[in-house]
Amino acid sequence: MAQPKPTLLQQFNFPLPEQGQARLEQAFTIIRPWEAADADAAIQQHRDSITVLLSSALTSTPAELIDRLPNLHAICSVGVGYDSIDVLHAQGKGIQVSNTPDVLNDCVADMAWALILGTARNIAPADRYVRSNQWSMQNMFPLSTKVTGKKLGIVGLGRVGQAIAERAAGFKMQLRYHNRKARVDVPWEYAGSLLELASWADILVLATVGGAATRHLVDRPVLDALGPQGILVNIARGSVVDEAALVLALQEGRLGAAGLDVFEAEPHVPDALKSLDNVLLQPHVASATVETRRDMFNLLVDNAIAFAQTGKVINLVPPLR
Ligand code: 8YV
Repeated sequence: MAQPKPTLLQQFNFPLPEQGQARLEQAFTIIRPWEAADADAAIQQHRDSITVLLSSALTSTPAELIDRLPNLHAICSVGVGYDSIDVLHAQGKGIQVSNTPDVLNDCVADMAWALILGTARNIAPADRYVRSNQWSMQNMFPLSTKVTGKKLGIVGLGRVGQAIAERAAGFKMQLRYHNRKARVDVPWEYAGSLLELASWADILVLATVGGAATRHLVDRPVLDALGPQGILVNIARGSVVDEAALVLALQEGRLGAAGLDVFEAEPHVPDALKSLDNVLLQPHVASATVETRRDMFNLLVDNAIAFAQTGKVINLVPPLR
């Protein structure tokens, strides 16, 4: 007698690649609460049978939801970041949590460099200048800032941070990084304090994890250390930066410029940031390429199916405690 398919709760409603969706349908009975008139009632109705939950780096999976599912054994998330999921609570209940690391390193690192170059060279304001017919021989666009040969500081030299660092070679940049602790397997110099790194760097790139441990890691003293010529780039999480302090530093000229793909209250972006020409804004799209999202969703599906078949996910998030 064929085993009944395990039940999976798909929390987010963004589309999976067809092939991935078909593989999931084959392996699981899928609950899509957003399709029900009452999403909560739909979850309640299936609460005892749900063993796997699909989440994402941008989908909140709090302890409250985890506790409503007595037979939940795995949370599979699309994205490398998992600060939107109460992983500590899940792990405390013996629930495996998986993410989709590595497949997005290149695209996120490429976005970091797009923000470095785009911010330093004023790409967006210059584009607007041309489109608004301001360009004339009498009215040349103001000079921008050279990138090659500058000092690059990376905060969070993990997989994405390392991909960013490797790309710096082409720009003949001096590079130092700050982490919780120094790495022994990289050629770059470790900076023991973030403040010291910020005061040394011309350009500071944030590639740390999100969550409580790094909340407002970049505050007024760090922004002031980076200084009026300094450039801040964030492809990590908005929570890593004290956004109100960032706005003030930019408005008061205590920080030179910023290139931002993430914000504290996405998708809300403060008007004060939108009104500044020395800020380049992106809508959290660092990993948003056709190739990388395909790979991220396929890895998500691989993790869920591996759990269904073996009881073990592939990309297990390490114990947080
Ligand atoms: C998101 C991200 O996953 O991977 C992460 O941590 O923030 C992004 O790649 C993506 O925006 C969709 O979930």
